[in-house]
Amino acid sequence: METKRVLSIQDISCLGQCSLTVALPVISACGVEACVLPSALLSTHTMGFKDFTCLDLTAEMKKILAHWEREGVFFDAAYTGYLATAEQIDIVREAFAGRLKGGLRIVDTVMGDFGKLYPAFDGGFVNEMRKLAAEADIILPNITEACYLTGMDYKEEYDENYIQSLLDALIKLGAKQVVLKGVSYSKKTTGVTVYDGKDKFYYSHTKLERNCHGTGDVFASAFTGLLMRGKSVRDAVAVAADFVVDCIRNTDKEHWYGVSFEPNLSLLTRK
Ligand code: PXL
Repeated sequence: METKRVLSIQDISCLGQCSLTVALPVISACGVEACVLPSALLSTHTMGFKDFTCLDLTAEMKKILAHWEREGVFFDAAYTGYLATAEQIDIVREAFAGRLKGGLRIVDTVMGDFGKLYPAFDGGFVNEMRKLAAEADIILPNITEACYLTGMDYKEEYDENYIQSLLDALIKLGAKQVVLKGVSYSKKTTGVTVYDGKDKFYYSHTKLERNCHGTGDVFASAFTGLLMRGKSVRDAVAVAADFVVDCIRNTDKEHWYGVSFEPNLSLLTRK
């Protein structure tokens, strides 16, 4: 079988175990070729460190895409993560309609968590992300991001009706399929809901006591890699979710800034 080629569009956080430093090894472990379009170069990710440096790579993104246009490059899928500015979202939307046309469009709507936006983002960014989400084949929001995208109130405790309203509102935006992360109906479990406007699937798994930064990126990368290796959306969700749980279990409490996914990569190679 021919190896699939995925383009991952997100930042390089030099230290922090997130975005491209996760996507490259995780997608590769799935047996899928991982190419990159870096959106920014940061000293660390933007959460929990005293500050961070950020080199915006918007101008370079345009040049790289223009070169690929001349080369006639094709990607089987484009997977977007942390984008640094609203303008970058526009560039990705243009690329979806141009050079990236024909490949699967997977958008991880990275904007925030726990009811709040990440420090670098504002309402203008959310408005652009809403447009990108509308054009995607699959979006991977957490509940915070789903609320910002749809304008619904963020809730820490909710029932299935609330989640259904969020899913309906997300599909109404235009995305073909929603993979909603962090959906928890009990203290000891959490999970992922998949919805395409008709069929719904909920994958539930153990909820661990602790939260680690970067789990969303590990999930999205594993999901994308497994999907491109030929798994169904549902199977890719289940295996990626189990992988994240194993990675969190594997992470020392003192290791506060990311997830120690590296010792578990062989789980993806085998599956
Ligand atoms: O994990 C998402 C992410 C990626 N990249 C950067 C971030 C974050 C979340 O905080 O700050 C730079």
